[in-house]
Amino acid sequence: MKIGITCYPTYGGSGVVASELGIELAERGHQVHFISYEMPFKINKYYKNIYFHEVEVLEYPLFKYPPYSLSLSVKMAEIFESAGLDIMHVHYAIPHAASAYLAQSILGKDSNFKFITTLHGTDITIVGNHSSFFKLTKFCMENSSGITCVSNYLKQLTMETFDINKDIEVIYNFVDTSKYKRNKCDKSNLGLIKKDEFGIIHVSNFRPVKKIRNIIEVFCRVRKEINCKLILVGEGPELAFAKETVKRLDLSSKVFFLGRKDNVVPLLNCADLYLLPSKSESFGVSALEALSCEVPVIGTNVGGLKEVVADGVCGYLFDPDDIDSMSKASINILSDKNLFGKLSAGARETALKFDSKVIIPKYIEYYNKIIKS
Ligand code: GMT
Repeated sequence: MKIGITCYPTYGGSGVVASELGIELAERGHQVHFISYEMPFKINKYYKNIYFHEVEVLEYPLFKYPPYSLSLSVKMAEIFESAGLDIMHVHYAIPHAASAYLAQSILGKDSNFKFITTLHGTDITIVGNHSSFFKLTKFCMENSSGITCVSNYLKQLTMETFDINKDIEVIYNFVDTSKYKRNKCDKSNLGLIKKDEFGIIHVSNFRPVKKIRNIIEVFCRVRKEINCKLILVGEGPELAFAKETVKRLDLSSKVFFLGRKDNVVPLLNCADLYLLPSKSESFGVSALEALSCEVPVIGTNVGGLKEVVADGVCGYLFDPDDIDSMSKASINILSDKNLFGKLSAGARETALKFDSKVIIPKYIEYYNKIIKS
C-alpha cells in the first residue's frame, strides 16, 4: 500500500505515534510518504520505504500569519497524484484534516482521494472545541473518509462534544515491546541514579495539562522517606516554572532536567516509577512506554489513562490533585520489594497487550476497509 502521513513533526504524542506508525508500516513493506513542514524528529535515520515531502511556506509581507495549512493541502494533492497514494492519513484534526479536505476538493471526486483522521486528544479537548475551531473540526470529521480515536474515552467525548453521527474506530496507541524493554544492566550506568537510589521519571511536552507542579510536590514528599532522584525529560511551556520551583526548593542536586530526548529507553531503564498526574490524558503513550520497560505508573483516573493503566495491576490511579495519595502510593511501591515486583511484572504484561504487532494490523485493516468503501 502507498500511504501519506501528515503529523506535527516536533515533540508531542500525536507526532510520535504517527512517526512510529510510519516506521512500522514501512518495515512491513508499505510505502510511506510523510508530508509536513519538517522531517518528524523520530525519523532520525534512513528508513527503507519512507519518503519525506517538505511543505514550503511562502513568507510575504501581506501575510501576518503565513497560511501553512493551504500550502499543506496543495502538497497533499500533488503527492497523492505523483506518488500514486492509496490513502492519506492525518494525525491531529486541526489543521491537518482541513488541509486534507481541501486537497480532496482540489483533486475532485474522480481522484479517489480518501483521508483518515486520527484524533489524539487535545485536538478535541482543547483546540478543536475552541469556539474559533469548533465548526471546522466538526465539518472535517464529518467529511473524513474514516476517523480513528486512540481510546474509547476519546471516542465517547468526541461523539458527545461534536454530536458526530459517524462511525469512529478505536485503535489504541502502541509500543514496540522489543525495543522498549528492561535491560538488565546497572541502572546507575548513566550516572544519574546511584546504585542505592530510586529513580522517578516523567516524560512530556511540559504543557499545563501535565501538572508538572504536582510531580515536583509528590517528589518532595517521597524523598523525605525514600532515597530517590527525579528525572524530567522534555521541554515546553511549564519548563521554566519547573526549573524555578526546583531551585527555590533547593532540590537542584536531586532533579535532572534532560530536555528533549529522541530515545528514552535508556532513561526509562534508570527508573523505578513513572509519574503522570495529568489533568486529562486521552491515552498516555508515554506511560505505555514506561510500562513496557517494567516501570510502574502513578497516573490519574481521568480520560483514557484508565484504559492503559489497570489500577493495582501495573500502577495506581488517583484524582489529578490528590498529591497525598500519589505520594503515599509512590512510597509504598518504592519501599516494598514484593509490591514493586508484582507491579513491574504487571507493567510488562499490560504493555504486551498494546504491542505494535497487535495494533499495527488494525490500522492496515482499517486502511483497506476505507479504501474499498
Ligand atoms: O499531550 C501530549 O503529549 C501531546 C498530545 C498530542 O496530541 O500531540 O498527545 C495526545 O496524543 C497522544 C498520542 O495519541 C496521547 O497518548 C496523549 O494522551 C494525548 N495527550 C492528551 O490527551 C493530553
